[in-house]
Amino acid sequence: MKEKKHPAVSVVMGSDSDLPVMEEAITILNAFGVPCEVFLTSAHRSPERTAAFATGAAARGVKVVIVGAGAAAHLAGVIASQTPLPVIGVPIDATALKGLDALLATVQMPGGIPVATMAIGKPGAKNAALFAVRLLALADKKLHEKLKAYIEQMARDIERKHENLKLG
Ligand code: RP5
Repeated sequence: MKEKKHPAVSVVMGSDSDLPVMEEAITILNAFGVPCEVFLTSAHRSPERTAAFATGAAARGVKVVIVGAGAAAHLAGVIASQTPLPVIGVPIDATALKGLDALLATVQMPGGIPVATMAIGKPGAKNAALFAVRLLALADKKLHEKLKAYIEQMARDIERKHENLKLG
């Protein structure tokens, strides 16, 4: 487990090959000062390790779990089936199907076990972290203020980009 003290968010991934995508989530969490841990486990290659993680996460004080996986991506759903914590899934482009396989495997959960599924790849990883920040900000005034500032900055960036448009 790669972690800071008392991680509020677990960033889980199915393979070390998922790290370049999931780093987008870690970068956002760090920028917001949200303590996170990174955990590598596989629904298929290490099912017992996955179950031990999922069943223990809430008791360790984790509040939100972000899960990135590619191919037949069952990791987010398997974790969601074994914890009451909110689970956010990030489908990863790891096969010839370019992430569509992982998207469908992650999003098509049976009723009863929700996985909040984001877009495929880096935008999904970034949004997973921002969604986790939004959840945590519900009970954290300082984080809420940071989130508001982030959203306002995005709007200012669009205005600046509009001003800088060079039309032919
Ligand atoms: C999934 O299989 C992982 O999440 C990864 O996206 C994909 C390929 O894994 P590697 O073969 O690169 O380890 O379980």
